[in-house]
Amino acid sequence: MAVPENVKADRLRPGYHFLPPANWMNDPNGLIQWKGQYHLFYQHNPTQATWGRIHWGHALSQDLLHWQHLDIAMEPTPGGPDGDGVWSGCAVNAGGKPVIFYTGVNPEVQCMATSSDDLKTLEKYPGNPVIPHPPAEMKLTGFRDPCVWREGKTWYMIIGSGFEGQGGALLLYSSPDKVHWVYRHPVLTAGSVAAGDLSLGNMWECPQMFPLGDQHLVHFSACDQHGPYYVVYLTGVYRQETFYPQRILKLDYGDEFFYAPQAFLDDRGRRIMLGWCREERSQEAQLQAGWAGVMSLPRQIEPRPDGLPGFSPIEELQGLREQPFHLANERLTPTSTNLLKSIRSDSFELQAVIEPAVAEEFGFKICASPHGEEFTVLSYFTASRRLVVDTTHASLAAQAPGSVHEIPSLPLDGGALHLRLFVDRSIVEVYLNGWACLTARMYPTLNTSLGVELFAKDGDIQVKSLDFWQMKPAG
Ligand code: DQQ
Repeated sequence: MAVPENVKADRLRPGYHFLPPANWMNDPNGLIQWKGQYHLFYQHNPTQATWGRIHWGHALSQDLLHWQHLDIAMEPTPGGPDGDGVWSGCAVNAGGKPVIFYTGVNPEVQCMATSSDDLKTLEKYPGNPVIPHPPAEMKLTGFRDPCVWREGKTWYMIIGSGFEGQGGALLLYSSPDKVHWVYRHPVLTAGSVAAGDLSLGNMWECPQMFPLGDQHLVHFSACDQHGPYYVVYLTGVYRQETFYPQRILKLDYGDEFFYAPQAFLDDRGRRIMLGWCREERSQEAQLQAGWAGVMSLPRQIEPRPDGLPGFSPIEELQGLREQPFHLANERLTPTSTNLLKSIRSDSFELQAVIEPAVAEEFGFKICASPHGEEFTVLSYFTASRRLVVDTTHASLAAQAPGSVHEIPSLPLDGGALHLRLFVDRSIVEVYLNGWACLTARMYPTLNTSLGVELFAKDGDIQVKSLDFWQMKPAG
């Protein structure tokens, strides 16, 4: 499937992130490495760049970066249990056979699909739905996005949900054969989470639970009837079919711009996550561009000594680097000339270790035009330990007003900020100190908005090291 010329011509379309050839994409689905190849299914409207009548798109890769677009894997069956949409779900390896679980609408029910040709094509189970309704007598805010795994001879499924008037919930089912499912109980409810300053809405979408070191990690995408909030993760203990949460944090501080993620275990034992990064320009602009939605870079999740998950971009990304630029042990004052003035790019990776020394604020301007009309700022505030990404000046277009995102508490690590920044035209992903991530969107209009600047305010900074690479397209 080729990318249409008008879509290809959009200079804001990312070059090394995954997107479908055209039109709408949201959640990643059914992530699995099968016979060595990575399969990415995704929520897709193949007819236009808006959400609606959702299908499962499908792509194949050897390295999670270069993708081959395949035929649509599943479309709604008129009059069937997924007649109004083939919504999100997962893939499992059931004794050497791939099996897919997903939500069919309307109403929301759980369905199954299999494949007899190593996932080239999917066949919906003729007895669908395998779970035809929610547990009796429950007033739920939703019933969707199955996550399935096996323990011994038992299959388990958690379904994203919420109790009306009470908050989100994850419902646990079990099955001896993947076809007959019995409701057990909620594995987690809003009442058992000490959420602090976080708002968890009344519906928890796209949940997952998996082991992380000697603990478990649960994540879900919190929302309410008005829309998405953000993804949170909880570390804790899973015992006797119940999850006992300990810590809760945002999974990405870009909030709704990294949503409905899914992780899978690859053949090398890596836990890798992709998330859907929605657009932040008007619907009119999206329709005009002919595409909407981009997948995040694949993130590896590993347990850290402090019990929190660590996030890092997969190492395969290093293969896209070219034209390196390096500097080390440079002192930068508020009046120094820009150390990065020779760089012009909207497709790059930047890695830096910076000590604030005495600066009260320091950071980067990216996608900056020479005369200051357009720029995105990433700032670290030393006293308050806040990291702020501001895209409100990223674009002169009224259709892309931008927003401000913040990591409220980001202590330095060994006295320094360790930062990895990936810019790919209209998306920026930042990894900080190995555990905090922030994803944002930006839509510069000027083809001169390619500058990168390192700045310090109210004092000097010490740049321990800084590496920059142009990134080759992949996608
Ligand atoms: N997207 C899907 C749902 C899921 C939501 C529908 C999250 O299954 O809850 O496209 O973005």
